[in-house]
Amino acid sequence: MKTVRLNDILNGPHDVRGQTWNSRRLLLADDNMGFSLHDTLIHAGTATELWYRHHLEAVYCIEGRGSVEVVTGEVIPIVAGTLYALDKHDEHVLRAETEMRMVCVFNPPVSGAEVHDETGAYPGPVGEGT
Ligand code: 9YT
Repeated sequence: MKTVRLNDILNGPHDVRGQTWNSRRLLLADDNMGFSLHDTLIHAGTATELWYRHHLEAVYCIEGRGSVEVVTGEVIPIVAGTLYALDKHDEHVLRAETEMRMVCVFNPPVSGAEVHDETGAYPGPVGEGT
């Protein structure tokens, strides 16, 4: 069994910062679980365009409030206890009214160093097309 404590990974290589978020990656591809698991902070007052073409992602809000808008224009409010699952690789805009703390699960797992490209995606596994 493996144990990871958030405090032990803070400010290390698994503590990754984007412009609007800070992703603390507790489980990554190398852990061979078939998914990665992140404790992610989304900064207050931000809007982030995202489109994970190569990954499925489930996001469970445990603190804060905001919304997620999908390409159809539907806006889903987010409060603590809300989960959204991008089961169709949905293009979306994530807005944080207050800082939001999200538990994020990615399938396939991310390797740890990914940042979003200009389309809001993470790169796919090596050898995979778009
Ligand atoms: C919720 C979301 O997608 N935020 C962007 C960062 C990403 N979830 C990550 O790498 O944890």
